Amino acid sequence: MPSNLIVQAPADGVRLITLHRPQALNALNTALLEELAAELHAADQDPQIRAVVITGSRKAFAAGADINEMAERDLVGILDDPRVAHWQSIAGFGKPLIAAVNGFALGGGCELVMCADIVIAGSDARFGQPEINLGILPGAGGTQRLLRAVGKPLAMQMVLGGEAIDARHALQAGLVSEVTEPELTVERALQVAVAIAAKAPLAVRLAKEALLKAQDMDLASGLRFERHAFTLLAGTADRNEGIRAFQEKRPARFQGL
Ligand code: DAK
Repeated sequence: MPSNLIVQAPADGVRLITLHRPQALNALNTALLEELAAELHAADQDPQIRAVVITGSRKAFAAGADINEMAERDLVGILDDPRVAHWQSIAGFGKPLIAAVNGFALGGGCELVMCADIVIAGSDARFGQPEINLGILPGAGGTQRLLRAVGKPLAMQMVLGGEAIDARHALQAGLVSEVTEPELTVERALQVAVAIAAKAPLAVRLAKEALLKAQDMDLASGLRFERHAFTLLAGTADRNEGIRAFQEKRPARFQGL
């Protein structure tokens, strides 16, 4: 049983994971990261789960890595630090991951947001990479994913200056997909998850993979990947079901086959 997470099944095919270390604004210590990585791994293996929503509290999605734990660790050992593997595992989650963000998403918290595929932010959300104030730099993908998300000047301002941005700015910059009233953030994220959970699972998985390739690959390689994925889906039962359902004017019933 995870002790730093609350895991719920609010709708068919959907898991809701709530970060729960209220005493430390959901600071991401090793135990929490390990639990999160394990929970996402289990969700990836479970064919009944089609989408995951991750959230925190109203005050904080997550205020970064646990600074007290960092004080006890020797960062020189980053290569064999267990948190590196947990972060890689979280970032490698293959199903849709939707972040519902209220309050502070700082440091590792902002990096966790950037591991998500879709980000719904409450209007009170604040995003930042304040590691520079501790004499370090982002260590869980922040320099790479933030620049790809918001572009060079703003990424530099946030990472070098430690400046946080609010939800509206994050929306304008492309860090989040939608801004809601804070009390509606989770509800809206769940709506998005429920809609995705009703789609053809193989198509969803491959579409996510193809979109992520766009960040890493040159255009020709990305287009080749898309063509291969398209060809693969052409042989699936769900593709036939989708087309038949359209012709018969009824909702499709996808099986993941
Ligand atoms: N770690 C530990 N405790 C934290 C914390 C954190 N990051 N953030 C907040 N807390 C604790 C506070 O110490 C306080 O505890 P008590 O004093 O009550 O015991 C409690 O949460 C409430 O916080 P505040 O009293 O400070 O609340 P305020 O509203 O006044 O301020 C704040 C909220 C978010 C502005 C402030 O708490 C703050 O500045 N927090 C630190 C934010 C920060 O610097 N985050 C970046 C951390 S560095 C790695 C991968 C990634 C990373 C590291 C390694 N590897 C792969 C190895 C990532 C590094 C980071 O994220």
